[in-house]
Amino acid sequence: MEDNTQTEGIITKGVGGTYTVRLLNGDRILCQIRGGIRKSGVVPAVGDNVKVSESGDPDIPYVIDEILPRKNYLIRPSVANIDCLMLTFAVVDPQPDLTLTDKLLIICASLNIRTVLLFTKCDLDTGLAEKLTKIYSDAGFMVCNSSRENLFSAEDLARVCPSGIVAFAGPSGVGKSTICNNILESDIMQTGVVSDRLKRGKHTTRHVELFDTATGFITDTPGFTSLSLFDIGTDYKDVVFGYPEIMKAATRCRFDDCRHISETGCAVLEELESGTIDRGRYDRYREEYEYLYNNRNNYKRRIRPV
Ligand SMILES: Nc1nc2c(ncn2[C@@H]2O[C@H](COP(=O)(O)OP(=O)(O)OP(=O)(O)O)[C@@H](O)[C@H]2O)c(=O)[nH]1
Ligand SMILES: [Mg+2]
Ligand SMILES: [Zn+2]
Repeated sequence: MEDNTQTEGIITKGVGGTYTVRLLNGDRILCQIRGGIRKSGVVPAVGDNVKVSESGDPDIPYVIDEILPRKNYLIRPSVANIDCLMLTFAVVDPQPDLTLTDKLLIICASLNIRTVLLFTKCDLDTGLAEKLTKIYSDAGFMVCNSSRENLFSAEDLARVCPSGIVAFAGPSGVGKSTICNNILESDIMQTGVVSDRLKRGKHTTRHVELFDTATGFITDTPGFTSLSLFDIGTDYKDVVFGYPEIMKAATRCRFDDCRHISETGCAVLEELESGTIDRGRYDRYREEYEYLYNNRNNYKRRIRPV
């Protein structure tokens, strides 16, 4: 049956089963969700493109009839259709966990999500900021810096990702909300301090919401501390996707199925020796690869994000 009141929009917020949808004309409406969708097991996410129609309920006047196909979906934070993920890490306070950085790069590459690395608090250690920027830009990533005097801004965002949905993700306390406020030129996101004793953020941000910018949408996300690729079902063969420098060198390895661990004629090991490939990056590749390879038959559950 053709419903002529049906229209399309994008979910900008979801709280306790009620969703805010931004229509193409910019209006925001409150929606509930059609029972059939709930039964299908698909949980609507911020960033989902949806079809909506009137519900007849004055409290929640619209209903989501259909979730349109996603181009990608990230479980944590739960956001669909990301055009660019800003992986945000502080150079200090909190100390960067590069194992976590690399794991996120592996996930995003295997989900086909474009990522940009954003190192924050560069004012607190310019030397380390330069070092990390060099390691990751030499590896093939786009890297941006942000500091107290020169916070990542709307102009920077327009250069890095000129349209679509941009999500800021990374550990608690790195300054994601501070940057989102700077881009939106408001104090809409609450920010927190990093504890002196624990050197950790306070998990100030608790939910995900899309905000309009001149070029699209941004979303701040809650900080997180750890992540297991094993738990989310990442295949050991996908680890290399987070290492473009290894993939590039691998085209010159003698064997097509080279794992770059001890094989003869391995171009990756040669580049490691010559210093072209960063030792820390390689060690993290190897550790994650071997861990997932050795446990490849033990997957308890495989949540394979679409
Ligand atoms: N020195 C310095 N401090 C910063 C910078 N950016 C943010 N901060 C401080 O870092 C602290 C944490 O910032 P938030 O923006 O709340 O961090 P967050 O990443 O949103 O943290 P969660 O919401 O807990 O995930 C605040 O005290 C900010 O003022 C920066 O560039 N330099
Ligand atoms: Mg925050
Ligand atoms: Zn090799």
